[in-house]
Amino acid sequence: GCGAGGDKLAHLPEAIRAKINNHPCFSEDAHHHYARMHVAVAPACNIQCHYCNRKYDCSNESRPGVVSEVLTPDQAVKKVIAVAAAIPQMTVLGIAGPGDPLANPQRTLETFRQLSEKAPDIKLCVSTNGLALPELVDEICKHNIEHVTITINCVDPDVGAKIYPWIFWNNRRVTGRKAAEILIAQQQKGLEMLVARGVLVKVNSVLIPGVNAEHLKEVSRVVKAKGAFLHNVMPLIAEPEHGTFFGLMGQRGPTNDELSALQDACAGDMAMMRHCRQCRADAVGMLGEDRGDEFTLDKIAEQE
Ligand code: CLF
Ligand code: SF4
Repeated sequence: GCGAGGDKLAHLPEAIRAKINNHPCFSEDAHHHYARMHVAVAPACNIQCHYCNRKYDCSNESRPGVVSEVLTPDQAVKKVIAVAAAIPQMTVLGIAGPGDPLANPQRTLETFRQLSEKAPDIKLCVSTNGLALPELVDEICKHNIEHVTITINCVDPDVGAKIYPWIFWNNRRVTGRKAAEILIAQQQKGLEMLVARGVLVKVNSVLIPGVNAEHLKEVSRVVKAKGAFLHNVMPLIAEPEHGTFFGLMGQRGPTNDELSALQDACAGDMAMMRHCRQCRADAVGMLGEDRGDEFTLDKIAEQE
């Protein structure tokens, strides 16, 4: 074979290997051979992270760069079909922003619904902050989504209060410790529900020096105990020029050494992802590669 699904995966049950052997994020081997694409159909968000700047893509999953062109579900489906025809290695379609995919349930689920009919061979993947996850788990399973990522930065509301100034919950804004408490409870409940339904869950955590660095070891233990498949600790990108609140407060991102030390510390507990490239919400191609410019809507229209 070409290496994907190779020795590193040999210990896993066949059913799980089949789910990850061509998913470039869930399998490190696969990322050398298979590509993913994102469609930016989800502009709104239901929480505020201190490290987010809404002018850029959701920094939970996505590198702050240039804001993505937001697509309607119909436009997104067109784009996926055009990319699939041009890039045969494209095996996974993810929805990861530019806001929170599950805070835009109609747009996100309509995109998945159409794709599961029109492009049944493409694996569907979604990432979320988890706030709206429990109420949408059944819908997610209906659309045959086998991979979900939840960004979990803390399991302790006192830590959470330093990361999330507010959440939007039951039609009102909730702030402080209470907000973090609700978010954490929803994330953990969503994780448990997905695991119970056989969905593979990856947990992303943003490493914020001095805020949750030590605490992420506890996060790793907790999510592993609940059945998360993979943990991806990502470095905070807090650049003042991006205008993030954290950046303006002088909060720095971790050094490479701090990041790998923490990944090593968590690795004792569960499989760690170390090849994440913090993709944009409209990324196209192999991880670390972005061919989005080749597939803008005007270019797709020209091909028709
Ligand atoms: Fe996209 Fe995320 Fe699915 Fe991958 S990205 S929704 S799991 S298909 Fe992958 Fe990109 Fe890292 Fe995300 S490298 S930012 S982990
Ligand atoms: Fe920003 Fe994403 Fe956090 Fe929402 S979940 S505030 S879009 S970083």
